[in-house]
Amino acid sequence: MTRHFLAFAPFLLLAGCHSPASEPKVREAWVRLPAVAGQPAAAYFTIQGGRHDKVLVRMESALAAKTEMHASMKAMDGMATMAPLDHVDVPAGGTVKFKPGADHAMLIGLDPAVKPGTAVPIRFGFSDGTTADAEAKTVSAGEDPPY
Ligand SMILES: [Cu+2]
Repeated sequence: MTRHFLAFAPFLLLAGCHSPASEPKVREAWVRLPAVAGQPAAAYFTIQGGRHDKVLVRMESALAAKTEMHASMKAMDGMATMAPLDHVDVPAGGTVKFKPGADHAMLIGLDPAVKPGTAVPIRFGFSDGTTADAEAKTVSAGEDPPY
């Protein structure tokens, strides 16, 4: 039984290496600067799920004091409001989109040196301790979304 397992182990390792999407990947990340300097910036992105279900539980950027995940919703009076998200499911093989008017991240205490065109590094942390990194493209408050 032991010999049988050892014979197959190298094959399993190889299969792991050749799977391109074993871990979630973040793409099309972008940051919209606030119209008024000092206000939070908004971040949007797409997460491509990996081989296993994951749960996104935190985001952080070296260029922001704090990064929060929020859901946008319409209140009963029709006004848009938002509520913090403490986790977001990233299903295996699925796609999760954070986009304007829906789920988004807010970068609070953004480094004032960040200007349109600055690449903002963002780290995404999952409940199993793994992380994914992305570089967001920064646009000004009035610019069209880059993606
Ligand atoms: Cu928000």
